[in-house]
Amino acid sequence: HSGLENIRQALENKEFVLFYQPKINMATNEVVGSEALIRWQHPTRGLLSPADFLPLIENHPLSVMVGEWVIETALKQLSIWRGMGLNIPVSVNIGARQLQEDEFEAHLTKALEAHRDVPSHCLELEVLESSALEDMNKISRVMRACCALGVRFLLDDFGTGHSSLTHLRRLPADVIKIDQSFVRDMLEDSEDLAIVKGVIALAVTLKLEIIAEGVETKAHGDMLISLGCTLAQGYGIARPMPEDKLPNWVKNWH
Ligand code: G
Ligand code: G
Ligand code: MN
Ligand code: NA
Repeated sequence: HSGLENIRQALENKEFVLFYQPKINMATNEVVGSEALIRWQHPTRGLLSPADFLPLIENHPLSVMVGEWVIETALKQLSIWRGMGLNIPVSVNIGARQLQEDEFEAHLTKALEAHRDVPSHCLELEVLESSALEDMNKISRVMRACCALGVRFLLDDFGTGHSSLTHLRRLPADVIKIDQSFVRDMLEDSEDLAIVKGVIALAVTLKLEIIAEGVETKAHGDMLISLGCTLAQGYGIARPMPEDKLPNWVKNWH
């Protein structure tokens, strides 16, 4: 069996799962959302992380199928949580290739229609800023069409790509996500701190929301608050968790 065949089988056997990592507002302590992160519950190898299997299907039609599964599963979960009175948005990660697929918009429309109880602004798409956003015209067009459906866009890993400012100007993003590599080292590295400050200033100027990822300690959180970035995600708040753990986590978070 090739790796590809194994992944096809895994989809069929429902071995993929989404974990959810909370996002909070550090100023108000509200839970403002969660990021869906794919895992493979492998029958013999245990829980595999995306780095173990997503590279195998990069640029293969299977990556589109996995991407569609992620969106459908996140919407299903949003619907279930809504039924429980838990109304927080979920973001999913979208590769550049998936976004450029001809069927992307049609699939998203269909998936949203299958979950009319879920307001479309509760689904957020994290586009990897560092990935090859090669056909900017096409990507910008698809993003605008998806925005018209009501979904929101985050530029993920912001600062790690080579044309961040071009992307910001041309793409209809609602939120910038500061990459964890800058956040992690900002307390020791004055250059990383300068980058974090710069990205926050950019977001303020352009009236975009800003969220920091990789917030591992209280010191990181305090620094971000003092710089004007109050939305955060990271191991210091919570690790990604299975969907059945999230409602209790939210209830116990204060
Ligand atoms: O959760 P973890 O730290 O293992 O994720 C590693 C990387 O995998 C992150 O960069 C994340 O964006 C990516 N990733 C996680 N889930 C998905 C997914 O559903 N689709 C895509 N394309 N990337 C994902
Ligand atoms: O590229 P993306 O932003 O989608 O990556 C998210 C990844 O970062 C997930 O795999 C998640 O597990 C990981 N992650 C989330 N919070 C932290 C953190 O505080 N520290 C580290 N090292 N990784 C984190
Ligand atoms: Mn992400
Ligand atoms: Na990131």
